[in-house]
Amino acid sequence: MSEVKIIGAPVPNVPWQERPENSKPWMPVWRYSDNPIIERNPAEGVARIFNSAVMPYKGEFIGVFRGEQTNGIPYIYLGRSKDAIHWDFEKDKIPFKDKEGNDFMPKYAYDPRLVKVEDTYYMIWCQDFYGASIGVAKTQDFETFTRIENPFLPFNRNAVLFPRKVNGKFLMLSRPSDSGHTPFGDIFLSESVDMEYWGRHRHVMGKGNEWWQNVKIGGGAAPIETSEGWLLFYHGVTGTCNGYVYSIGGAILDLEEPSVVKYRCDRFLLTPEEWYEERGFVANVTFPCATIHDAESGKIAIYYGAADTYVGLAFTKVDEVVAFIKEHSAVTETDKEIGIR
Ligand code: BMA
Repeated sequence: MSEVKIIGAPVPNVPWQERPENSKPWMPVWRYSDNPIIERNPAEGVARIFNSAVMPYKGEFIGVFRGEQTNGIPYIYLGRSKDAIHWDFEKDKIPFKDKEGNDFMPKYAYDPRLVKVEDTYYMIWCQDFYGASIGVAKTQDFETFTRIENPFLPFNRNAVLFPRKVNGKFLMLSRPSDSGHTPFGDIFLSESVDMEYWGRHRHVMGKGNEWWQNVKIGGGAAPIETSEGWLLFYHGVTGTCNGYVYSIGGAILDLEEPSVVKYRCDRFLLTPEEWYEERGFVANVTFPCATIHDAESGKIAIYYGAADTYVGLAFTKVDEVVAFIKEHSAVTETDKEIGIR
């Protein structure tokens, strides 16, 4: 077994369950036995919570949750938990303000990510900007949330911020797209000195040759810094006669030049198999948006949306998953390049 290290803080209370006896020994990721951790109708006026992001906060846990309201419109709700498994949600939507202190209420908001860089927590999500694009806000205390201007032109989805600056710059992955159920899409990297002006865009990786990710891909959880590079859990999509299937894939990006893909797993790490992944508002979706990980033990808890209806939890260890990705790596020429073109 390799000696891969997570570079980051210890999180001794990371949610965890050892690999169950009946799990397939050749799969590096296993599911929590009490999945889904968030069931239907989790709060008043909210029919489903899924595709959500959580992180450690003051010895406990906090999260931003995609709540599909009973009027069908998605919005973001704050949630808190002592164990990162049982969650209490705030009744009201997150109250954003703009820089001038005026209320800012997006028409809709979905697929939030939550990332701490230095002493600030950033939320990134998908919202309307004359079409689907990326919204950003920051907070220091989870009481006041200040909107930052839209980083990218429409259409764009799946923006994921890196948890630290690289060479002095904030880095964000995103997936430019179209206005609908995009039948294409690659992951790009953009950088910024101030979280407001973004540029130096680089291509990171395209949809894969493998069938499970041959339609489109999108960044998932914020990359985890490891001694082998940035460990990225992302989603890969394939098409069937009954619609798309979303699986979870894994890649390792270069630490200093993250547009270079060092390793990329040719097979999925997790794909819809359980009832809560195969059955729901949108069948056959596993959609990772966050991890909680412990640098001391190498334990990683992956939070993923299941069937656009539930939140699921899965586990792996950094050395196991990195060894698996390396063993089954298939990088293409465009993965290996810096991606300026
Ligand atoms: C994508 C996004 C996700 C969703 C997925 C499957 O386009 O909208 O929020 O989980 O489709 O429906």
